Amino acid sequence: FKVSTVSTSPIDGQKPGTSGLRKKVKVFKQPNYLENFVQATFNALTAQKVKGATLVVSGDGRYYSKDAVQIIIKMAAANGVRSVWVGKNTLLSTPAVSAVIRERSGADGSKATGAFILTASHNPGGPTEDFGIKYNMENGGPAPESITDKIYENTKTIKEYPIADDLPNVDISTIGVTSFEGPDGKFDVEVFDSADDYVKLMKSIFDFESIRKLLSSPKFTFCYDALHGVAGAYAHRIFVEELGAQESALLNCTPKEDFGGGHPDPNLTYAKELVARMGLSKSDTGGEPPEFGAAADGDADRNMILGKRFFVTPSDSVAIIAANAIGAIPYFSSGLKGVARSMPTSAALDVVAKSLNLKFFEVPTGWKFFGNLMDAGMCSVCGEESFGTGSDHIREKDGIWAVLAWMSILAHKNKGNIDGNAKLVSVEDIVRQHWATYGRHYYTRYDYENVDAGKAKELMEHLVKLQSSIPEVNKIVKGIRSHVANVASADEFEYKDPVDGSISKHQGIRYLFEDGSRLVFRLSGTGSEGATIRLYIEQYEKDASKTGRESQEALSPLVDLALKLSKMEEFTGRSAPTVIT
Ligand code: VG1
Ligand code: CO
Repeated sequence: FKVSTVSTSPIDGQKPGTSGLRKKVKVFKQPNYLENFVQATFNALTAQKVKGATLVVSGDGRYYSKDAVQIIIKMAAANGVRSVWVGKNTLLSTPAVSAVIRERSGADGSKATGAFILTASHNPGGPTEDFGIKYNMENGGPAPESITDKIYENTKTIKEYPIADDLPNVDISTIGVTSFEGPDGKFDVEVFDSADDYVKLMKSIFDFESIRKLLSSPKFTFCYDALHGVAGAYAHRIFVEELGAQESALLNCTPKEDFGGGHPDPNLTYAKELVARMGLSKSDTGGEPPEFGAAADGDADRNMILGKRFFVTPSDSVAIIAANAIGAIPYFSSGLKGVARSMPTSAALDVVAKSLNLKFFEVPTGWKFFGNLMDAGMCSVCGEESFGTGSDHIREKDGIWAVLAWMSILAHKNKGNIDGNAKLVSVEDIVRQHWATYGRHYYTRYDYENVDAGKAKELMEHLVKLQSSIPEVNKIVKGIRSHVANVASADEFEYKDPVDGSISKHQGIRYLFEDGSRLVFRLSGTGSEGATIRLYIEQYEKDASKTGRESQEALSPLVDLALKLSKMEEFTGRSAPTVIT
């Protein structure tokens, strides 16, 4: 192939957000839009990460992925990349990409040093919906801010990019290596099975035999909803083929370009079918719900965990996994190096860390902040309130891993109950037992999606201004709800990375109350239109006799306070959030 140089000019708005660049497909389809971003990324990397390197390119298979993959292959070839690895049909979950970078060896024994992940995660897909792209590094984790800042700077000055435009499109539906000859020598495209490397890694972490025993017991019933995302490609292999679940346990497990027209976000609002099956909705599907249910987002890095008629808050889920990991999961048998959560995630994990005497870290929202801690051997298990849970087996959150972690805990607790007539310890039993031991963090998140960006900014500025006088804040608080505790402090969260000393500012506005309650306000960094305001509300209850309340009811005074303090309706014109989790 030949390399030609295309002249281009900068395009506005290519700043990577919390997790890469996410825009409407029609934005990505503009001339040079994808190309500029890809070249800006190549130019942000050191030469040896490009010339002669091996890169992974794949994603959740959403609409436009098949075109994007061919463009990136041609640009990689022109930039002197030696090999591009593509999961069959462009499918690789985000955690599988991370695993492939860390674990896989190519046909020629090479290792990958990075990846372009093609996903907009939980955002809808299709011609009128979202596409996305992000770059991951050789540790398998998202590029740190130092790199994403450089990428953004490059997008503002880009003048040209090289492309091998005479390279034929590669058949990405067939496993195998296609070789080309270019000015720098050989260039290979290797198409491989999307699940093999990931399945192998999961088998090295969990005791599949004990999970299989649980899943094949007639007493244990299970349901998994991939929401038409890429998780389906792994669910068949792992839950059905490896662990013996029934085929009928899988819902929406054939990956689709448009996620069946749905919103591939595993929460009580969007995972409707699963929620109904688990006996958690008004339109109950009838019949006895399964013992255990779970869902994933489009790129399978998120998870929702459900018991029979029971919802597990993600903040509780990571705390429960941390509290039970050592006995239940072979990977952790020699202990946990430490645990970490994102700032808005509830303090349930803090209580476990304290009681088990574990190192603990609080980082800004977004998985990239956990990577440094893990690389430095300081953290084993981490999680976010946004349905993200994971460990240092890779450098992304991992939806299927979280389900296997829960299955392991269930299998461990039920070792003596699987055979015979004994009743199984349920998901709900495990959570209630956890609350009785550690106390409960009542928790909810209100999302106001697609609000006017200017108004959202004004609301945030209003909240920052309020913070300058705590006595003033408390006067307002008492005026709204006299029984709520006093605000002890308020700030904008700032993080200093303990490994490399880098500082991240403006990571969310916090109001911290004397009784441990918290209100947190943030603007989303993953949306593609307007602004999304996230309001996180948390209250700690230590008294075991008071941990069984309905969450929305327990939190209603704090919710009321948060809405009035922030003047939510006044700024946004919204009397209710779009989504409550
Ligand atoms: C959201 C979540 C954050 C998560 C991020 C990426 O970001 O809040 O916790 O890490 O999505 O997840 P934001 O900036 O919109 O609040 V995913 O599954 O979209 O890669
Ligand atoms: Co995701």
